[in-house]
Amino acid sequence: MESTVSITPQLLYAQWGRADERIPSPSRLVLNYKRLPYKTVWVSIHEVASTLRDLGLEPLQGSLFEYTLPIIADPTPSGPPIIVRDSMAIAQYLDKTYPDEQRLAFPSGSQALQALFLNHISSQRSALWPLVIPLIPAMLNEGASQYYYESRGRLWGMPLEQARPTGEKLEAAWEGVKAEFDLLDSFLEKNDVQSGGVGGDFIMGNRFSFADAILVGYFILMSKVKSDEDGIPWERIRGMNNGRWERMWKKCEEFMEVK
Ligand SMILES: N[C@@H](CCC(=O)N[C@@H](CS)C(=O)NCC(=O)O)C(=O)O
Repeated sequence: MESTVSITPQLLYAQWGRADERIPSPSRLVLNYKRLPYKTVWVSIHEVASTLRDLGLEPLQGSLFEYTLPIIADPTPSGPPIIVRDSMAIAQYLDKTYPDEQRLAFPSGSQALQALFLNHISSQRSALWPLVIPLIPAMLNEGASQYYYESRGRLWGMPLEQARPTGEKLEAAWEGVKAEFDLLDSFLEKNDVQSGGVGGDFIMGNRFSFADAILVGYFILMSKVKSDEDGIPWERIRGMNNGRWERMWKKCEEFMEVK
């Protein structure tokens, strides 16, 4: 499908990791899946708010943070670019603007179910976050690391290192994570051919969708952090549920290219 605008859209992206590390996350997977050209502008996490304010953007209503990335700036033939904020809104915008039927992030009829899925897996209550978030400052550059440590510590009401369980509590937390993945796995088993499904390793079975981009985006993050006590979270998760999550990752690998 030809794009309707000829100038390359710009994706403003949070710079996770050290200066030389570019981490692919959901909007990028969607852009790559849709084979859309784009350029990335990397913004360090501690400069997100000031950058977006400088662009004249208003604070986001109803969001945990007033200014977040990614955003996309899609040039128009005349006039200012169209700015879309938030990963899901970006994916919806891209489907609407570049509607290649074979490459929709939201295949027909799946919008509400995918929104429900997103709501389910991004729940603040997940046992996973206390295991992952406190490890993030160590993967960031200095300014970003300090900002992340302080802002998330404020949010959680304690220094981040205290938010991560240790010893027996750590193992109990992993049991909780395992239970969450077991539940998700039990739903996804319904895609199996012997259960009357279409087969395949994606959330929608045999085709990629925004839901995969979100989940695999989390997996990528979990592969980048490391605890002295229990190692890299992704290393545990990839082996759960007969390797379902690793298969999903592999299926999405072709959309992870960082441009
Ligand atoms: N729901 C939003 C959340 C995005 C989000 O939390 N982005 C982080 C970086 S990956 C951010 O911009 N944080 C700003 C901050 O921590 O000040 C989305 O998916 O677009």
